[in-house]
Amino acid sequence: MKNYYQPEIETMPLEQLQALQSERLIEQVKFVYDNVEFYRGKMDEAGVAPDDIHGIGDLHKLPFITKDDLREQYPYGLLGVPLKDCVRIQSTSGTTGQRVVAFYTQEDVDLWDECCARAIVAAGGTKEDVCHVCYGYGLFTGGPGLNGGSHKVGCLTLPMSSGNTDRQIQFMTDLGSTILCCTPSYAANLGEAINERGLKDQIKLKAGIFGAEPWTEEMRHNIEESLGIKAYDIYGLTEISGPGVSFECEEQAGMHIQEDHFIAEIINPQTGEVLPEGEVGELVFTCITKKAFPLLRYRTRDLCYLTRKPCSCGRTHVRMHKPMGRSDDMMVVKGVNVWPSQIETVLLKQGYQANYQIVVDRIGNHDQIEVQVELTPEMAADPSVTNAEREALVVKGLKSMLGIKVDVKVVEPKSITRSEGKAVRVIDKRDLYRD
Ligand code: DLL
Repeated sequence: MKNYYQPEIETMPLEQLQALQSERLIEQVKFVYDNVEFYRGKMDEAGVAPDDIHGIGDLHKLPFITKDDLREQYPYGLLGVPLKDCVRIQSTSGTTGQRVVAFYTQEDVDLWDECCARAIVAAGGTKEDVCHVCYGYGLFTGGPGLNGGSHKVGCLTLPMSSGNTDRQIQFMTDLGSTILCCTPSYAANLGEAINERGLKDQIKLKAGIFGAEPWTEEMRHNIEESLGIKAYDIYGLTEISGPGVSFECEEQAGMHIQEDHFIAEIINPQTGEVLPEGEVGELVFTCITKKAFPLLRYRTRDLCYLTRKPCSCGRTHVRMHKPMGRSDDMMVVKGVNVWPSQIETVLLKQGYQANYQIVVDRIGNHDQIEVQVELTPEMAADPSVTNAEREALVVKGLKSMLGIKVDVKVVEPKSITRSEGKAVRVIDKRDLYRD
């Protein structure tokens, strides 16, 4: 069995890595120009020819591609190979408009599985492990991606998909799952359910690989406590293949981007200017090995920063900081930028669990924002603090984090719907009034 920790690639000296990227980029740009009419048109319009690209230093010459381009080219406009050479599609949920359908050749699936295998190995996975995958299967990339990676590592793979918490826990205890793969919000729910049933000492989990949605360090801490595991972050998006574009190692200090397959840039979302290492901006990816859906300079709308500070794990691949969310997740309330993750940080620091809902509305010309948060069972059973006092404390914490007044309502334990996949934290009723 091949060892999916690949030191020759993952710890390659930077100079060598960049030479490999340059070689692959030159080839990929030619391939895309020759095979994707849409891209040829964009490059011609920008006055760039494949011969102008001599390496990664010329990346900035290429035009960006956006989600709108993908929507306009739906379904086949960005295919790099004939449809008969594709073996799979995956798709985004389409909650923010037209679905994006991504295509894969068998080689594309193999390289994606390999990225997920590296993520599992980085979380301590070996062929001795039982890998419990409860990301959704089907069009969503979470289930199929981690499933493929788990096979490559040689773990016993439990293709559970999402939902049915009782069945999840039963398989987990009966088959001794050691690695859990799901969204962090579902991991939190599983932790709650396992502890409520008094089954914590019957589970053998040691690690979790959680991603697909933003989550805070406070939430990581809570999940690690409640499940008795080490929780690793994993990032990816359908357009660039799925999970495994980047993942955390044992340092849990940012996710290593698989730079032999994807080149990352951070840009100023307003001007498109490439920003230096360490500055926060929009993450942009160029795929240098994928063939069926070969995106160049794709704007993810995810905001984060990159670091090349040496990592004690020995991997040289650049690390991206946890994205705080997509630029589209940011709400402007009362003229102030508000991220759900900022609210989560305040709530969890005050001892709540990540069971909350944010409701934004407009009354007349005024924005209103209300955070509903569940009391924990311990809080509900403690008569020494009133709900009004608890609410006042959260209001104060949010005011100091966000600079605006937020209405807070504490609600009974178990009254907020639990997520089985990506949690929907925000209900923005103002959307109803938009054209
Ligand atoms: O969520 C792929 C995935 C599956 C990643 C399983 C990790 C684990 P999409 O449905 O296309 O693909 O959504 C991609 O989700 O642009 C980010 O905004 C967000 N996202 C993904 N991973 C993380 C993460 C999958 N670790 C979009 N932290 C991305 C924060 C994340 N946001």
